[in-house]
Amino acid sequence: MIYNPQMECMSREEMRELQSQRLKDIVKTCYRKSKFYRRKMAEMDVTPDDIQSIDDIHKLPFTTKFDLRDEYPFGLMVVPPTEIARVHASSGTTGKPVIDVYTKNDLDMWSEGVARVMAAGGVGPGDTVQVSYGYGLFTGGLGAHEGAARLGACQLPTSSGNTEKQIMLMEDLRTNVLACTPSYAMRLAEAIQNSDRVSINKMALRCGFFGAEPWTEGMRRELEEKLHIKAYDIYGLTEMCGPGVGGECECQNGTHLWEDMFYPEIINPETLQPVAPGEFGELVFTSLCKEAMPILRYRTRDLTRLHYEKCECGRTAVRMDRILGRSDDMMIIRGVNVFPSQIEACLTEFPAFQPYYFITVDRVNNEDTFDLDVELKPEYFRRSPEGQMPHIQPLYDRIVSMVGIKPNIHILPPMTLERSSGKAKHTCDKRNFKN
Ligand code: DLL
Repeated sequence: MIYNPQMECMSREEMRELQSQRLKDIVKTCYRKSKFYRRKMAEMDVTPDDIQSIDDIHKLPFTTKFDLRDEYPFGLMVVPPTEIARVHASSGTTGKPVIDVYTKNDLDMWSEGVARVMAAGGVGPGDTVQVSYGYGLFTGGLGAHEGAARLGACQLPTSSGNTEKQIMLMEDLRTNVLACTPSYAMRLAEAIQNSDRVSINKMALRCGFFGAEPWTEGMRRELEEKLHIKAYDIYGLTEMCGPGVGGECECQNGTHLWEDMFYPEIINPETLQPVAPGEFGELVFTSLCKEAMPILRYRTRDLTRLHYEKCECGRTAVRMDRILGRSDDMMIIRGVNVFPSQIEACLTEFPAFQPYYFITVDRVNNEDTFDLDVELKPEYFRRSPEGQMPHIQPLYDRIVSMVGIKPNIHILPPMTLERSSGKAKHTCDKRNFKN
């Protein structure tokens, strides 16, 4: 179902008109009400009069995570405190978190973004949506919750963790829609598979909305097979509101971005210039409707590309490729750029391995080392009790051809690598701790 056909299926010309109008308004607000943006715009010698259409967006300054940290907590807020309805924060592990503040209208816009994604997967009254994203400052839990509520579905706010109980409730309450990180969905799938008590055949699951971390087509196949569902991507970031900046439709051929609310650009992260249409680069968003804390040209660090052709589902909203990774997750090993998601993509091509892995990079005798821990599926481990894969070579060759450097692969028995109930951690770069 298309939740808001007017916005999701608008002609490109009309969309540009709408974006131009909204950009002009938001730039005026930022200039008038935010010291930060007035200073940034002055540095670039630009005023609101220079912004006459969306094509002028490149004249505006970028905003980075460092800016948001410097302006913590309320430096970018442009409404009086009496209008603030909610505050969320990103899951930064060090220093001050990045926070986002919302007016009541911002919360409405946000829940509409999530509702559009879930409606595309057919969610509505009569469905039970188990929200296994973390509730709290993280936007995943409450974001998915409000989106499901807006569609009239029943919300089951289990939050993340406590896997046994999640599965019991999933079975007893006939959950048919699951919302969590793909790595936690995999953990739930594994626990169901290993259980003597429950069987996926007796459960009601129909679809899942997975996001908050990069995942691959291989992971989608595994989740769809193991959980008997259709697995949809949901994308978002705290700085733009949270989940629901975009999501997949039934065609599963890219993540539609709600560009009436968030204007996307792709730039070359080195030159900061726009890339040619269809090329990979860093995703940048300008919030076109946010009231409490509008953000101009936010550099997400997410690497992807955009497709503007109309989708078979009828939506015209631009489609984004799966996020390849974040530029700050990219590891440079022996001079070669390696993204963790490339390893996941290789692993899921081989039935013997779980899509779990851990990369450790170090420097020994002035040379980078690249160690990769992978885990066997139980059925393959049983065939080979000493835990050695008879044919490790194909995996090794695939990784060398995909990333261009040779890993030291360590095959581990089932259930050895740490499982995550939120965003999974896949890497440790020990070079960071050396001088
Ligand atoms: O992760 C919001 C969210 C919650 C999205 C639940 C989807 C579902 P942050 O914690 O601020 O917000 O992290 C945002 O997570 O810049 C991406 O790097 C990554 N990310 C989010 N969704 C996806 C996705 C939430 N579907 C950062 N695919 C973003 C790949 C994703 N990466």
